[in-house]
Amino acid sequence: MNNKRISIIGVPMDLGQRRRGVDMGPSAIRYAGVVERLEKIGYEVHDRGDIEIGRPDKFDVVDEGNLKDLNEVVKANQALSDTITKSIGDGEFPLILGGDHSIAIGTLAGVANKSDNLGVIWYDAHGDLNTGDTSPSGNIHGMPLAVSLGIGHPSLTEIGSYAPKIKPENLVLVGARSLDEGERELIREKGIKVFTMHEIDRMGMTKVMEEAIAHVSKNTDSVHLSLDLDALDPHDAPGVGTPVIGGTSYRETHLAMEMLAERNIITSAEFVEVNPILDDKNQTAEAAVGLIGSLFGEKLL
Ligand code: HAR
Ligand code: MN
Ligand code: MN
Ligand code: MN
Repeated sequence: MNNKRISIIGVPMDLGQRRRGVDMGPSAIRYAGVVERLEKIGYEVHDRGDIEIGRPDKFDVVDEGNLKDLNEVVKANQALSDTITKSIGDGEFPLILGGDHSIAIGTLAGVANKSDNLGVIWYDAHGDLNTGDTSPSGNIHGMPLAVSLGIGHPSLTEIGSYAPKIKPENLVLVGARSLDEGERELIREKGIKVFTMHEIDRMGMTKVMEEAIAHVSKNTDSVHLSLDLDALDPHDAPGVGTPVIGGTSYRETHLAMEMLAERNIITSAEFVEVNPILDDKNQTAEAAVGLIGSLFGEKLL
């Protein structure tokens, strides 16, 4: 990474889905030694602490349009977007620790604000391309990618006061294996590039990442990595709220991170959905820290 200054931003968000505990994700990742790991590789780390998340009087309130806890999700994402814009303005690489994946709405609002043409790698078991109309759950963590494409409730798409944040042709999904019908339709309609688990099995991770990197760096000036730990197989990352069997291994994901480090294309990143309550000995946070190490160029030898 050319930028030797990283700012860490924790987002203890759990309102984008129904299982409490993912709000402890940022603490679990810090506890697993993320700051020390990055400093050891030679980075200057500025931990900006955590974004404040409001506590609704009552959880799971369905606001207009099948969107659970909409107001608190909007407020936190606006604050996150502002913090990221500040961090990039200060010359830092923003590294965001979640929290559920609804925080990608604020991340992309802050990051795309500082880019003319942002590329995105969405490494996830899920598409996160739902809207209130297509979502089977009303959980906003299943919607951030649609929102960032400008599709969804205006209180979400207008975070940062502009929309859309990204263009469908600058986006690539890796690791998908659980897509709802509405998400499949959107993928077809927008021509979004997707490497499902099928392509990973057939082509191997090396070829998949070569093609994914070529795709997102074609017409872009910066590239964001959004890594949902549930992309990994539950065997390697048990501490996630919506596990799906048949995922990528820790080693494959590690290789993907090393390839991103070699190509030096990533300009911001987030690691989300770590839920230490569902975990075994903080395994998922430790996996996240290992992956972060590789992404930032840590070498075995
Ligand atoms: N697609 C389902 C929904 O919209 C499940 C989303 C799963 N959530 C995540 N995001 N962890 O990747 O409810
Ligand atoms: Mn996700
Ligand atoms: Mn922009
Ligand atoms: Mn997911």
